[in-house]
Amino acid sequence: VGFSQVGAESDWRTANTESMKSTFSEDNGYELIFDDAQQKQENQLTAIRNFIQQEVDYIVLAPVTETGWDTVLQEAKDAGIPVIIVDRMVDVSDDSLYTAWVGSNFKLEGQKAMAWLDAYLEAKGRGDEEINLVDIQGTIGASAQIGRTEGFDEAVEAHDNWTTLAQQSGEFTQAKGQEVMESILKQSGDDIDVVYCENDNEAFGAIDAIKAAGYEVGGEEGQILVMSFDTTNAGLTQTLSGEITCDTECNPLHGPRVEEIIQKLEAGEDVDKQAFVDEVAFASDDTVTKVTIDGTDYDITPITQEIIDGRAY
Ligand code: GZL
Repeated sequence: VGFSQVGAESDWRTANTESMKSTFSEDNGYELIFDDAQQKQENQLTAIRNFIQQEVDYIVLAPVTETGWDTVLQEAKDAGIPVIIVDRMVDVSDDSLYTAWVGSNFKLEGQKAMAWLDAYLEAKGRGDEEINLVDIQGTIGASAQIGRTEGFDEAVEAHDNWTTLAQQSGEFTQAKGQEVMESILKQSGDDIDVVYCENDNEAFGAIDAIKAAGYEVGGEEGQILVMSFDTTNAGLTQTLSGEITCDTECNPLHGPRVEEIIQKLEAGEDVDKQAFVDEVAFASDDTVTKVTIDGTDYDITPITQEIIDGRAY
């Protein structure tokens, strides 16, 4: 199995890589050829061509961004090698260019987070207050960024008392998240009410920048409310401390899911073209414990140390 991984940009990515490596181990009967593309699409294209040359049985691709895959996926198809897409999505002209995709519903993640924010501010008596928001986006063009930004933008649109002060990519990394937050704070620090970080590592950087600029993070009026995605161990630890007020899960444990697809293909069985993983959300307190999106209820669980200790990542 040839696996082209985005990189090692975040705690989420590390957990995702670990899940794939522990699943596709020699003990489990696999030979995994792993490539870390360092968040560069050209490296992924090279890796896939190498996998084709090595005549792997399956190619697993975690695409850094959605576009630019048609040619190389056609080469894999011509070589008769099934391609499984994991995590982010590819935007191709012909979906026969990949066999299956398993990942998250990123727009739903954004909708859940913003529904929580709406209910949280309402519960705090701030439902009619002018709220200024900052969106530190993920890697531009990555499905996780596209979906989470859509969820953010649609919610801001729906509230005439909410304003987007700044929207800039933090590239899913802590360093870039801090750098972007620093520059936005310089421009409009006193006006910021909410910072929506599109992953935990950006949130870690943003929180450092906010504190260094002399502001407080937290859910009370006068503090900067920081939201995040990924619910990594470190992210949930900062949710428990109240520095992150809402952390929406994006589950990285795709190894077993990809293996199930491969085992079905080996057995000549049909596989779902797309499979979404179920995900939850956590908050620093119990102000809001449920949100409803398109008629479906989603729990928002107040985080505890026990929950953190019991989680796989
Ligand atoms: C989401 C994944 C994103 C994570 C980030 O499935 O693509 O990439 O949210 C990671 O932490 O870098």
